[in-house]
Amino acid sequence: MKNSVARIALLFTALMLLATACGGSDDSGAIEIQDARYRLARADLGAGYMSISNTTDTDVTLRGVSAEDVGRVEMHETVMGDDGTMAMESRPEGFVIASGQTITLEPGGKHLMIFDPIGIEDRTFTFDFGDDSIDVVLTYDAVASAAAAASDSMPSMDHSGDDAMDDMDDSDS
Ligand SMILES: [Cu+2]
Repeated sequence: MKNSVARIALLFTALMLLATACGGSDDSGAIEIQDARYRLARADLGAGYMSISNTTDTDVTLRGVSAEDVGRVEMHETVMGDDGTMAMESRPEGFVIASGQTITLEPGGKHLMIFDPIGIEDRTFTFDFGDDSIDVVLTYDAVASAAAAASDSMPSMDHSGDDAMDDMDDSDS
């Protein structure tokens, strides 16, 4: 009993340290990523969703995301085109999260495009915010994956833009 209490205390200390580390150069606040999950529409293509909160007193930019056993990750946003169809656009400049703001990556909006993942397990992605780098586990969403596979396209991939499509299939560049 004593042992487990000590262990919990240790864990708590570790969490506090971690939270402090995530705060970066700011004395208070942090970048927090929640509800992180990903789905695969095909074995070699998926999308990652989550919310990212910035409680630091400076704006931050998500500059890039990477993971082991993943070919590459791009930042995309699904937008309504002039003709009313949904098109997916690449956001190589990244996603800005202003101080005090939360952005949500979700189907039909901003998302991470995951190219050539190996396997379907929960996996750790590294989020690069410039000064800060945060590791986050994205849970594999089996239900959403099955639905996406069955409908033959994820909502976020209902783009008519041929450029985006070419881009997506160009997985070895
Ligand atoms: Cu995309």
